[in-house]
Amino acid sequence: MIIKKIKAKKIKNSRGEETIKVIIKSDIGKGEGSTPSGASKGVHEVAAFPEAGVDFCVDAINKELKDGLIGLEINCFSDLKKIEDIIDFKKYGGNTVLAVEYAVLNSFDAAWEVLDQNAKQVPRPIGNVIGGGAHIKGNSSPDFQEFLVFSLDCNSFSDAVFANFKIHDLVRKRMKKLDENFNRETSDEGAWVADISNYQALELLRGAIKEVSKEFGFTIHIGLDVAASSFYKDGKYHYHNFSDEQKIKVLTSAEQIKFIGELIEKYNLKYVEDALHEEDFEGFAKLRKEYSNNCIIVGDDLTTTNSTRLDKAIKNNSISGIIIKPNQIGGLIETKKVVDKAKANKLICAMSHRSGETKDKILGHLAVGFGTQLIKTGIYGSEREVKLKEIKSIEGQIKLKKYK
Ligand code: 2PG
Ligand code: MG
Repeated sequence: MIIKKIKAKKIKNSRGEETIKVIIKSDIGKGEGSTPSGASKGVHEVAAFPEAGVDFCVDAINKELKDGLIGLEINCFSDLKKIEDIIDFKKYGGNTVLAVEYAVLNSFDAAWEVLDQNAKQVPRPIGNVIGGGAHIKGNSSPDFQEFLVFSLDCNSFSDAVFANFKIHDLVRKRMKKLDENFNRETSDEGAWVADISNYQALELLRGAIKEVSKEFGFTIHIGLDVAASSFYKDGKYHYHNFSDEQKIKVLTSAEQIKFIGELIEKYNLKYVEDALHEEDFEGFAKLRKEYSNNCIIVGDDLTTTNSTRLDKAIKNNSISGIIIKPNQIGGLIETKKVVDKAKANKLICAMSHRSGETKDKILGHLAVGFGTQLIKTGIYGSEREVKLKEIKSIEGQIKLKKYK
């Protein structure tokens, strides 16, 4: 494809924050791209936008960068480098570069094929059922940011999405018993928000996955995004909704590792993200070595889709899985390098949304085209569902291809 026209404008993401949308016209049609933002950001992430703000980036695309971008020919993944050579993410922020890359990829009928025409499988969806931490207002909800569900042995992506949705719905129906003021409020990512403790949330999920697993005939697991950096202060973990008996509790690092280890065992957790704060590579390693028991120990704020931090995590044996968020590092070329390195080191990769999302569907194509085993993109809400729907369609395209 050859870029013929390009225009940027300012839009709002699902949290109401300003972000950029890029619209491209090319010889193969029209493509749009828009980029999300996080609430619990890792300190090592690149800036989504520069100090000068979204307007500065929109103007830059519409004025000084436009001439360089028009005429670019992009036919394969490595051609995206041409865009990254023109838009300096240090000056314009990761979200500006990515919005252009997404618009280019979305111009193709099947972006996943541009990324990898031999892709043979779609990822498994991991979805957020109950929210807490930095994704909700106030602090009467759980301390852990995300209570997740997923299946590895489901028959198809569609079945897994449907099962996740059923659990989400079942938990809503049961929430009222635990919190009489529950009124269907949701977190930034469409997970339920209620005045319950970490333990109550886990118990609720345990009941729901049991029922829905039985109904669907495959195993569903519980996962957690602890997002521990958000309640780590002065060397300790500060809980405000620890358990029903004891709301306030402060844990040392050693106690936090042991506590998460106990939860892994008690609730048969198979996925735990950011169980410790973002600089504690050794703590992650200890959790992995002594308590993981087949649970994927995942880095997000720890690794920030950054190759150097991934090297450190590999060297320390800190993780067995990694979150991949393109706007943590600022461009797709570097994102893919991180995925490839993680896979070469046998880590499970989870392509991930951000809590402030847009309706861009590209994440599904990135997950399939980069071959990540999981995609974390919520269960409920139009910004999340558009990505799930896209993967269902890709799953159909891949099946059709097999018969050709
Ligand atoms: C996370 C993400 C997405 P945020 O911590 O994994 O779920 O949240 O986008 O706020 O960083
Ligand atoms: Mg996270």
